[in-house]
Amino acid sequence: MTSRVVLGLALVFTIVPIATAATPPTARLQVSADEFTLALSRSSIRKGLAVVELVNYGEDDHDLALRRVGGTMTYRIGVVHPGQTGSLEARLRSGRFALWCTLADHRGRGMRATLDVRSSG
Ligand SMILES: [Cu+2]
Repeated sequence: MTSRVVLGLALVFTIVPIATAATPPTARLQVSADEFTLALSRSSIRKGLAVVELVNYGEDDHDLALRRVGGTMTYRIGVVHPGQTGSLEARLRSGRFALWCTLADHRGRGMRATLDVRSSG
């Protein structure tokens, strides 16, 4: 009787971590835009499915482009008006990504950032 309960508990504690590891959560990143900065909510995320959100705290329109260094695919969030939010969902490979605003000369004025996408952890 007692050994059956102990065995049951052992199974529960063994199965839960495996199930969690099999379905990694979607990575989330928030990018705050202002004149003329891009601030990331975190400097790195895990590879795989990611939701990137652009929040425009400024007084001008802004957008966001995201490209893996050495890559050719550019992910984009279109123009976001002041006080508004835009987002994109993408499956990201590991590596370093460049983020920037493509409008006018915003990139050169400081609206750029880098994000590390990790292969694990
Ligand atoms: Cu901009």
